[in-house]
Amino acid sequence: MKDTAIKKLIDAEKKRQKSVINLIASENYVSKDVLEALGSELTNKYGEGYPGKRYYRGMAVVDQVEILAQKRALKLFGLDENKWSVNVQPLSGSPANLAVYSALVPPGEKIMGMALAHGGHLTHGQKVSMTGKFWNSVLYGLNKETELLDYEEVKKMAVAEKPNIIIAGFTAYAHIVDWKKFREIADASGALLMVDMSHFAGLVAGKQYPSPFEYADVVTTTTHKTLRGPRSAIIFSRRDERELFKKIDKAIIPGLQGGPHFNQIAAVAVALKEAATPAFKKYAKQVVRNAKVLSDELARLGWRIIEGGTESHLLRFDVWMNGKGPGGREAADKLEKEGIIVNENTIPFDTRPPIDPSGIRIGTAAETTRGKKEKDMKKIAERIDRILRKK
Ligand code: DSN
Repeated sequence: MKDTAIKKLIDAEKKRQKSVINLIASENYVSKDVLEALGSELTNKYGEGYPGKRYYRGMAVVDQVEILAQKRALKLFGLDENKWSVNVQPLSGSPANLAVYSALVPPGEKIMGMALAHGGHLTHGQKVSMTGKFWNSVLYGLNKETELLDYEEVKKMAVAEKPNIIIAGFTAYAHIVDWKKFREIADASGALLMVDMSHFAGLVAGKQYPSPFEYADVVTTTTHKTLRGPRSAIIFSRRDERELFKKIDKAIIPGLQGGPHFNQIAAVAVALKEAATPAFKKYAKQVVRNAKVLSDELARLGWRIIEGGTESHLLRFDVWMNGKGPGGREAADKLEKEGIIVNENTIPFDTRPPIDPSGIRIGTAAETTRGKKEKDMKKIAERIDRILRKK
């Protein structure tokens, strides 16, 4: 690379990534093949529209790239192309979710998602997000005692509020979600059911987390978390008489986006193929095992694990413990100084502000890619404990 300034920064970041223990629950390390597709000449091509229906010429090759990505996405999650449609053009998770609401919910009408502080996402209708400004959003939370989803409470809210769409799927909820119950809630309130499986898509692909496809109308996912692809997103929607997919395709282009990023779509296709292998299934299993060991060890060392444990790739724990420990920000700083990278995170019913909350969130997707196993998790938990208790 001739640009020495950027080259130096890329090398520095590469070195940083290699030298730390990365416990950011939403990050991962992609394969060389994914990087190669991302850095390819496909980035030079414009092509608004969809395969066979474009506004540009010279599309013969990139149309094949997009079709291959679509086919692999459907195959990975066991979907029949006559029953499900897929859009691989969203640039990332937030625009994907925005596209779904734009397509299916008239502005000013109601969406219902989980509060961010309890484990939801900005784009599930938080008031500071456009999704909470353009639409009238109502937010559900976790049960105060169990810190788990209380499906009866969610149902009561849905029936009273009658949202157009209910969003299930989270960024910090560690337990397995009962998709059937969410379907019942959506049916009882006359809402569409959207599942945002961004965090656990790789676990669904690797058969370590229940698939939401039997119950959802729409499923969105990013491709760069447990799925271990490039930064991008996919929207799946049911192909039936409601023709949701036609509205979603139109919301992406011409509604929200311009030309697809074909290099990114190719890299997604590569990752989807990788995720269909037996090795990936083994990986997904190890991710969940590692998270469980980390959670059990931290609990054994005296830390309060939110929700009482984990059934997925992530967990949150209370570092503040009513003033007995550091705040979330201080905890994350202390860990970073010693080479352990996490993010500070709110815990349900947090008494501290989001900028310096009571908890930290950790996940095992990235370190499992680097070959870490249960014995390594025990050591990591001990290191975390030692660092956080140091005055
Ligand atoms: N930033 C992602 C996460 O960390 O979960 C969600 O968008």
